[in-house]
Amino acid sequence: MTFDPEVQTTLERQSIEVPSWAYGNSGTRFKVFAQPGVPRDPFEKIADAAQVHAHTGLAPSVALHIPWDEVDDFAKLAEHANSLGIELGTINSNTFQDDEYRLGSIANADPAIRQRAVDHHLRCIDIMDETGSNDLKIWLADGTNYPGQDDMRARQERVAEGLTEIYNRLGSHQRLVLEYKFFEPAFYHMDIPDWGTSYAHCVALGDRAAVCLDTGHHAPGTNIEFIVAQLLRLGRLGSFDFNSRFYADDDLIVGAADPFQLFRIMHEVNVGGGFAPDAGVVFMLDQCHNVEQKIPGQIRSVLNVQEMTARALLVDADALAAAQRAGDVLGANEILMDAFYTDVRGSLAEWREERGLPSDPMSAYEASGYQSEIERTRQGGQQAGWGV
Ligand code: PSV
Ligand code: MN
Repeated sequence: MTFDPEVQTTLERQSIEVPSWAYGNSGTRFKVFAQPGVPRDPFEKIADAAQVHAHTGLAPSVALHIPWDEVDDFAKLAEHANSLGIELGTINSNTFQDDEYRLGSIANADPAIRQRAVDHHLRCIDIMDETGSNDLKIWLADGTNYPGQDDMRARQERVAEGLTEIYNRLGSHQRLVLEYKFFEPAFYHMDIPDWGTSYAHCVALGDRAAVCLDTGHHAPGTNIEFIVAQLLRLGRLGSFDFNSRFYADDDLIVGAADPFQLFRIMHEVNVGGGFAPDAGVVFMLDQCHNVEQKIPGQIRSVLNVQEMTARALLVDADALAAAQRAGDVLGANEILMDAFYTDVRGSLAEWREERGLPSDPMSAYEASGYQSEIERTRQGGQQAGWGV
């Protein structure tokens, strides 16, 4: 099957941002596993991220997490990325690791801790100015564990105040992207638990604030594609953090647990105009590869996103609209399922070959010798990982 020109254009434009932290060691609260060849610094993380793009043509940018990716010279890090054919993307703030944040960051009852958290974000914006990044992504670990522990409503006011100070420091070309999560690390309530709360803060902040939807951050059974449709409708879908989950925030390979859900999400992105260049939706991965190799794990992930995008683009929009208008329940469902069941792997392999990319990026990476080279040469030093 050859994709029609409109589908080709969308596939051509598709870019998926990879997270720098996917290349470091990771694990669960039980164990962080070390793997051979893991980067010792952000420069090596960028080199690994560049491999994903080199083999797939899909991942031209890498998101950083501060302070995990602190370096003395961010302009040099950006140059390093450019020299390897990629760019630095979203800057993720981190107010969940310091002891001071035990009771929260910008929602904390202590004004000195709130200021510390705001200052961290201002530092992140300084970094964005150096790297040329457009987006500051904020995920707050703030919340409480016990009813009565703190005043939930007062905490919302503090969050609004802190976000406003951060937002006001952004340059006119920069955006604040606010991520939500319904539980963890706090278990009674989170201060930004859902898309509605994130949306309410974004609207209050201004046009350059938008919601980040992490696919692992919802209660089981949540209709995520409905949220996608709604946020696109409201013009506030800023970005995705793609991953997949069986139980909680598993951070598994996107599309691995439920490819059909990924297809449904991509279908709503398409219907809502989210693939248009001016839609402002950043498609990012937020994953950890605890037991599998990291670079191939990332290659598999971007291919999964591409595959479900291609299938979603095959939905016969006219036929679907006609069936929906006619109230043809089974017909409409069949049109959608026809696209989902279409195997696009052969067509995508051809599409890659036509562009000078390997038809099978997974085996091309294995054959490239990069993995054995990093395992041989990255000796000594401190491997990157959670908290490092
Ligand atoms: C929180 O669970 C989260 O999804 C946020 O995006 C963080 O920045 C990221 O994970 C850290 O891995
Ligand atoms: Mn996330």
